[in-house]
Amino acid sequence: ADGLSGAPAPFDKGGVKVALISYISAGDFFQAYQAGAEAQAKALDIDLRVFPGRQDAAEQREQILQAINLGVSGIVIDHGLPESLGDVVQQALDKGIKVVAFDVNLNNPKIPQVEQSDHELASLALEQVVKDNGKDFNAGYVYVAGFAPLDRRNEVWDKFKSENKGVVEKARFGNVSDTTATSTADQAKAALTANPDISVVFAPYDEFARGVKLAANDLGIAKKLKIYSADVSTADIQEITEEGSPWVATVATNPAVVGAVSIRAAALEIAGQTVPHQITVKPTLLTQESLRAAGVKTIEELAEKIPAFSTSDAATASWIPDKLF
Ligand code: SR1
Repeated sequence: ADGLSGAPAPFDKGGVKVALISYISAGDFFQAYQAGAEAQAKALDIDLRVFPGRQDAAEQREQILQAINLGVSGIVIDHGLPESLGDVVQQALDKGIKVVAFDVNLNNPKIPQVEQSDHELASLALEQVVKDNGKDFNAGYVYVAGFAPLDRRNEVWDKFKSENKGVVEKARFGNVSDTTATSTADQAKAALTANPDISVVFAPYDEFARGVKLAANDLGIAKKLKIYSADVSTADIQEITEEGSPWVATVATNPAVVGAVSIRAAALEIAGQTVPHQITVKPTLLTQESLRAAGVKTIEELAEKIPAFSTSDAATASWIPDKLF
C-alpha cells in the first residue's frame, strides 16, 4: 500500500481495510455495483474485502462478524433484511467501525443511507407508462416485499393506482433468488395466461423485466405487451433494443457509479469528514426509442453520452479520485 498523497489519515498511508457485504450477488446490477465499488476502492488504495451474497440473512450476519474480526475500518452493507442486521451492525459501530448502507434501511443516524431515489425512479417509469398507454389499462405488477428499493417503488405504484382508477392490477407476482429472471418467467407465464387482457407490466427490477419478457416471448404475446422496468446493463440494452422487444423503457443509474459512491461514503466517514445521512444517485429514463435512436449498445456507450452514467457528485472530496469509468 502506497497511500494517496494529499489525502487525510488513514488514506495517506493506504491499505485501509473495508468490507463490502452484499445480500445478493447474482445478476447484472449486483455484479456491476461490486465492480464499481472495487474500482473506487482501488483508486483510494483501499484493501477491499468482498463478501458474496447468497440471499442468506444468517450468512450475512456471520460475514459482518467476520469483517469485525478482520479489523476493518469500514463496512458497506449492500441490501439485506434490516431485522436480522441491527445487533451485529451495532457491534461494528461500538468498535468504531464506520458503516454505510445501500438499499437496506438500518435506521441509525450514524449510518449514511445510499439509494437511487426510488420514488423518482418509479415516477419516471409510470409517467412513461401513461405517455404510451393512457390511464385505462390492465396491468401486471412484479413485486417482492421486504427489499427497501422495491418497497419504495411500490409506494409510488400504490399511489399511482389510487389516483388512476382506470388502471387495474390484474396480477401480482415476483421472486427474488439466485434465479430471479427464470423463476419470475414461470410466474409471469401463469399470470399472463390467466389474464390475457394485461397490456402493461410494471416490473421495477431488471431481472423481473427479463423474466416477463421471456414469458411473453414463450407465449407469443410480445407484440401486445409493454414492459417497464428499473435498472440497466449491457445485456438489458440488447434485450430492450432488439427487434420486436416488449421491454419498452427502463429507469436506471449506472450501478457501478452507485458502488463507487458507497465506497466514497465509507472513505469519508473513516477520514472523519462530513457525509450526508441520505445519499442519492439519481436515475435516468431510457426508452427503447431513445436507445435505438442513439445507437447505444453498451453501458459504456451510455456513459459516454449521459454524464450521470460515468460519475456522480455524491460523496466526493478533492482528495478522492472519482473519474473511474
Ligand atoms: C431485490 S432489490 C433489486 C433492486 O436493488 C437495486 O436497487 C436495483 O435497482 C434493483 O432493482
